[in-house]
Amino acid sequence: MGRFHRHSDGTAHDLGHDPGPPALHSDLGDHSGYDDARERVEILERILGENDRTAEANRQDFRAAGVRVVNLMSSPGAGKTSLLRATLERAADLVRIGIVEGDIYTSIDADRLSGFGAAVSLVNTANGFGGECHLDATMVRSALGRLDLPSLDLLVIENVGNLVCPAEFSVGEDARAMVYSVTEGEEKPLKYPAMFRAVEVAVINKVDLLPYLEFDIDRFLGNLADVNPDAQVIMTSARTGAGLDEWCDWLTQRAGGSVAAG
Ligand SMILES: Nc1nc2c(ncn2[C@@H]2O[C@H](COP(=O)(O)OP(=O)(O)OP(=O)(O)O)[C@@H](O)[C@H]2O)c(=O)[nH]1
Ligand SMILES: [Mg+2]
Repeated sequence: MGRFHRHSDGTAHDLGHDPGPPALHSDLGDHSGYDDARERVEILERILGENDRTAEANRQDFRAAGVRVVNLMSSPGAGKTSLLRATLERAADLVRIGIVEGDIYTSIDADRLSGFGAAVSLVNTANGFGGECHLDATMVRSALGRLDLPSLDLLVIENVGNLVCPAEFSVGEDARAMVYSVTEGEEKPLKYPAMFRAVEVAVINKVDLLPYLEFDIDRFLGNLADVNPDAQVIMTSARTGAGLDEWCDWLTQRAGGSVAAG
């Protein structure tokens, strides 16, 4: 049996060996397509049930330790690590921040976030987790043993760069946020709505590049509002520091007032 990966439209992909979708029509008396589909649904429900149970165990551990947890997601390269680095530069000596760094390969981003006083725990999904394109609750749990949770106020999980799959897996977080780069175009909320719907804040990053782009910010914000009218929007540049006060204020609020922006 392969590893199944659920997508937000309800389909499941067997990542090990994908036999393709079951036949829509079968010969009389041949219900193998139906049975195959039903078996897939049962396996999928079991996997998602397991993820939810592990997410709940994570949540209980976070509560017991008194740590608030933010799941930070984005496309590859939108600026998650840059934003976190700038955040640590401003706030790490004032508050106790831990990071779970999720990447398929390498410790490059974990290394970029070290040396700022924050505990960083790396999960490479290629190392025992099949090279998955997202973090699930079990992967996050595997990183928790390397962190002293009670010594933290806030744990930020930098998810694997991917605009689809990370939004589908609860990891026991208190809040979900995304970083979106102005270089990604105006239409992505409509094309990838699951991610934009899943978050309570959308950080629009790289605003220092706006003068050089044809990015229509109003059209983008309209598209975002179409799929998630409740999303808070924060405009940032990890390069210039624009908007970082507002971002740190949001973290302050999500961490129960224990994070103070520098
Ligand atoms: N001009 C500009 N460049 C930025 C900004 N934020 C990040 N970058 C650049 O964008 C590139 C990707 O940034 P990262 O912080 O690695 O992005 P990421 O989301 O962590 O990427 P993955 O972890 O690979 O998904 C780097 O070259 C950064 O220097 C910004 O605000 N302005
Ligand atoms: Mg990164």
